[in-house]
Amino acid sequence: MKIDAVTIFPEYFAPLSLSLIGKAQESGLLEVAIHDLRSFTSDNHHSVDDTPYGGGAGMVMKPEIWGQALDPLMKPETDLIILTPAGRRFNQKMAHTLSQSEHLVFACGRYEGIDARVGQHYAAQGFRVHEVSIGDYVLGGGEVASLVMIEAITRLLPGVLGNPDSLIEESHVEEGFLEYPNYTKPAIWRDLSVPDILLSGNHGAIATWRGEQAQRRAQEQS
Ligand code: 6GU
Repeated sequence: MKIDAVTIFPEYFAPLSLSLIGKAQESGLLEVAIHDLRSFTSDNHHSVDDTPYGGGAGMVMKPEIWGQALDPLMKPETDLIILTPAGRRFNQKMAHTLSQSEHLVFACGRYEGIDARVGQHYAAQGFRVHEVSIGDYVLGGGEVASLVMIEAITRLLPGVLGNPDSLIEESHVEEGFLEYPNYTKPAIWRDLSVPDILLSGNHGAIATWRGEQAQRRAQEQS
């Protein structure tokens, strides 16, 4: 998979060189390129935003700059992801769908967002365009949201996870079941014991108990 991200804060993406995503790049499973939006400006002030038509607070990111930045990245196989709190809510199902893509481009908006015609334009050109939010709260920009999506998507790529069995177990998350509580050694820590059933060696009973626990958690959180 190839990932391009366009941002006015390229430094936000430094963590992509760490952990599983860093290793996936070293092994060639994943290629990531970060592009500085300001490098596509042609005015002396390198301005990327302007006041909104119709008035109101805040600034809107200018469409011409985004066009300059995105045109060279867009290919027939590209999925363009525009980060906006008004977008469709990101979830595990979307992560699976996007993990099938050959090429993701993340457009990180700041201020009050990117001029609405940018998404409109690329959709009209026949590209797959997704306006996505990661939840019901407002971030300062799309950079952190992109990192969240990139982590959720790339760990689904074949070969990225150390133990692919993790993916099979967590498929329950997508079916509306949350995970059961986990324990490791020691068996007693600060007067708290691990539930006896987990030490029983009875795999059938353990599976049943975990199912009940997961359901209880799901109920508590709904
Ligand atoms: Cl994608 N962007 C911003 N600015 N805020 C958000 C978001 C995105 N998703 C949730 N909140």
